[in-house]
Amino acid sequence: GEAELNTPPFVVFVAGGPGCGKGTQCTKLREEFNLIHLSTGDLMRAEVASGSSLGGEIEKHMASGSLVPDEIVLKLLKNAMVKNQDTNRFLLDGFPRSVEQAQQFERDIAEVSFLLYLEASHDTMKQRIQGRAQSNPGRVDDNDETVRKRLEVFDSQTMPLVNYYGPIGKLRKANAEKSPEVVYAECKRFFSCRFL
Ligand code: B4P
Repeated sequence: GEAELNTPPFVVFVAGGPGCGKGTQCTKLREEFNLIHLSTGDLMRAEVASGSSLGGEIEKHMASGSLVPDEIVLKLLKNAMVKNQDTNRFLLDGFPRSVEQAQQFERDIAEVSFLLYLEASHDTMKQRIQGRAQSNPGRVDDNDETVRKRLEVFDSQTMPLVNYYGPIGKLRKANAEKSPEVVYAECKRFFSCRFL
């Protein structure tokens, strides 16, 4: 059968709109706190790059700015977690994208410790993505039209996570408008006492 996690892992979800800087913050957190950083966007780009038929299906969703279907995301994510179970402490970057994804994950894979939400305005996110598109072209989803769609999907599908985790005490918010270093100072407070 399918491989499973043998021990309950430590899991933090990192959510925020497109281009808010999730990847940037997770890279810093993983180094300081010895966490396995899994970006669902990166997992899917790797599947696309492999040239598999599943990758072909994933690319259609990414290029349009819509969410990749839950069963695909959950399967790739679980595989990656099982491969890293010797460490078993995870920062999930860009996951979940909806309350449904969160519920499925917590039901089928593991309980989450908290959701780290990086808050930034649409203008800030658009500017950052435009900056990335210039310095680093080649992402199928960094053009203006797809970015508009990704922002819409974020507002309608991902934002409800804040009201889902807030009332049960599992929401941690950071203001993502500032420089990467200033944003990081806010983020790391939520981890600091945990593994010392
Ligand atoms: P992602 O790969 O998650 O793309 P993102 O939201 O643009 O990334 P991020 O917020 O990490 O931005 P970054 O740090 O790079 O998703 C892409 C697509 O994959 C989705 O649209 C969807 O189709 C699919 N997908 C992913 N996860 C899914 C899921 N769970 N379910 C279904 N579908 C899913 O920062 C962006 C830029 O800003 C960089 O150039 C960076 O240098 C700059 N920057 C970062 N922080 C800054 C700061 N503080 N100040 C100034 N610039 C900053």
